[in-house]
Amino acid sequence: MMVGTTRWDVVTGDITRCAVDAIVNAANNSLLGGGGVDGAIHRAAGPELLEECRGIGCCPTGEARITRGYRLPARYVIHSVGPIWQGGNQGERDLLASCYSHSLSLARHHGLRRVAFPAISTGVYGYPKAQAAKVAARAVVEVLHRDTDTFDQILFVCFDEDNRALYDAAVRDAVAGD
Ligand code: AR6
Repeated sequence: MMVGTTRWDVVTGDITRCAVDAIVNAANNSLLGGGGVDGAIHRAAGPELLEECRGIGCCPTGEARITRGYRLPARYVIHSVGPIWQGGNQGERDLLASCYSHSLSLARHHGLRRVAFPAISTGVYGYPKAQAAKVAARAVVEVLHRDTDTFDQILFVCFDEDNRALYDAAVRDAVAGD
């Protein structure tokens, strides 16, 4: 799909294999690694990634921090901390949207034009997947409408077919303005 000059694709796969300018990590506040996509990214990047993260310190929920990608094919990693789902009345929606917009603003400031996202908060953090997909797609489309000619490619990299179908539908709806 195209939004202005940005190509936006939803794919199934392992984000650690993406040769883009930056992959986004679904991290936790400590930035010291964990399970899920975070564990996979740290394993693939090597121990230097953890060293750089240690030097950064904590990251508040809804924000993001950038490091190099080390042994990853991606040049940079943008570590973003999604909300833990607590029923939906604890600001989860705005915090999740902010993960996507904050990550893209970091990418923009570093001149990174190809960015891949995982389905933040939909694993261990328990965010309902269909809702998370809508929030993610709306947050990204808002940025793409505002920051024109800034990104060449956005990838939503889903680990399973269920999520791929949900994120694909959400992206189509967001681009159509629904
Ligand atoms: N590539 C793409 N997506 C993946 C990969 C991968 N290699 N591995 C898992 N996913 P999660 P969260 C999907 O749990 O919910 C960590 O311990 C997975 O199927 O990784 O934001 C952190 O340290 C799911 O759809 O992240 C935090 O403590 C999505 O990525 C906590 O988990 C996110 O699942 C963050 O939880």
